Amino acid sequence: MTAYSNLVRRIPKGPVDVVGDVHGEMDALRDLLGHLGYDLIGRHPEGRRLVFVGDLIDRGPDSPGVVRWVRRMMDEAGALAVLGNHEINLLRGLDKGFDNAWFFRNSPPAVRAEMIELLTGLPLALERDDLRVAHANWHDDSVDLARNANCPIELFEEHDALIDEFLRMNPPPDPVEAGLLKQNHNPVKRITSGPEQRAGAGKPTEGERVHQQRETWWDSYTGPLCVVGHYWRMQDPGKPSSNHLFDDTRPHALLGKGHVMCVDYSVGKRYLERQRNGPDFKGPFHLRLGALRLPERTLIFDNGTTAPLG
Ligand SMILES: [Mn+2]
Repeated sequence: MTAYSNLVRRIPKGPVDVVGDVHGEMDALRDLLGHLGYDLIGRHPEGRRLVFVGDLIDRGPDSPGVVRWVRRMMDEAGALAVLGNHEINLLRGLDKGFDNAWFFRNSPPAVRAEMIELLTGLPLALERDDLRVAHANWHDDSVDLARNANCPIELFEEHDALIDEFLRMNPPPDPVEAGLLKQNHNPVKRITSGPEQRAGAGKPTEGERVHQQRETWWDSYTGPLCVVGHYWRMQDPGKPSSNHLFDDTRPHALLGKGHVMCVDYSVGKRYLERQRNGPDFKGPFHLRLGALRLPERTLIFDNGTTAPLG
């Protein structure tokens, strides 16, 4: 029998719209929800449901606004959301420089407390027979550990301590080995930031430390359709980025064996477009917020464009 806890929850039956990493981009979220046909509290005339893949916060102009809004849609309209690595960092008290200065340096204590309260209630994974949602990786062993836990940060720290203890008893051959153990064997880290491997001869991929690189776990995944964010997908068929994990010339394609979809279309990098065009730049932006509409298997973007999953 499948168990559920606060950290792994069931997705009810019915049509859904799975929204990519929002990263504080309030305007893009408002535009996207309009094109998807939702009202401002997340209700849809056809009874559709919003599902957020995590990374609601950091980088964009209004992280608190996005968190408050998504929580309101959860309360009022049954929207669902999972935690991303950015939320985990914040809940663990990690100040990641410019990423979350809005929280650690620029927010009054009342807002910080409110954000922690709103984010603490979110799960790590969502599922039903035909769909799974996690921020970066569906990993059965990690999800099973999450099924038996209720607090993501306790689960994180418990496994981090266990791995440290293991490393004391079994000194690793080098620091890379230790780093990989701490990444891949911590269920919270694994689900929210994905598996990593020792860097090969290839070019470093984005998000890696020098000797560790992200692993393309979708190449061997054959379970129910799993929708993730996290991987900074670019929608620019003319210009494949050379340091990326998958084929940017096919921006709407399923990954690996066709059972995994990444819906992070990099709206979290709009700050770079603002840097280039001035702080008051209001668009048009090139980087997008996208959603995967199921069961239709259509992608819809914040500028109103659509594309079949392909
Ligand atoms: Mn992200």
